[in-house]
Amino acid sequence: MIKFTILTLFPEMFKDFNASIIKRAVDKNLIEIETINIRDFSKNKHKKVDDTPYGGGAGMVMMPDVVYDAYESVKTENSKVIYMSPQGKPLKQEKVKELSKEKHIILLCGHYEGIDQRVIDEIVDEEISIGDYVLTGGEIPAMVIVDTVSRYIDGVISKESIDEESFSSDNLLEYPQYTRPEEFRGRKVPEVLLSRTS
Ligand code: 4G1
Repeated sequence: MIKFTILTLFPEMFKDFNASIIKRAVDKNLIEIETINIRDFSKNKHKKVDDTPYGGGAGMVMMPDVVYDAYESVKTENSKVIYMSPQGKPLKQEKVKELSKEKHIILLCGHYEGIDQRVIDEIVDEEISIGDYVLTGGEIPAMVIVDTVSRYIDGVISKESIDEESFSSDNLLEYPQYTRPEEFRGRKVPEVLLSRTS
């Protein structure tokens, strides 16, 4: 049983996890997904969670104390804290496999211009990025971690699917796939495949 705790300002974004393969994995108690609203830890009467950056610049920065209190409310001895950030190490399948051996993964999602560096230095074990482009927040990257890591949890997908993928681990793109019908808009399935439908 692996548990994911997502620290986010937008817990509603994770509602649609209640679909497809990930929902089945949750229902079968193979994985657990918990979302924590960082805003609930604001001590401010207006539930403020961000402030202007020291040194100037556009936008807002998430305040360290609010993020820390959210973290403190969920951390255990077994927690690994991952900050989803464009400055992080690019996510690779090898890292996914490694993370699937953890007991508790806390995913910290930033918003605005990011999070005060001091709380990142204080609590984060690993900084991971899903690519070089601008996003509005770390939630989609956090979903990528939950999805990719969950595939490695026993019972979430068929053993064959994992084996087939590791078979081509240095060639993740495999080859083109076809299903019925044999001919679609004049395009035929390659002859060599027609006798091999399993
Ligand atoms: C500088 C992309 C900033 C973005 C340079 C991939 C992007 C988290 C990711 C940004 C984010 C570039 C990711 C940018 C991400 C804090 C709040 C940072 C959202 C934030 C190329 C906005 N993989 N981006 N800044 O997108 O969280 O994980």
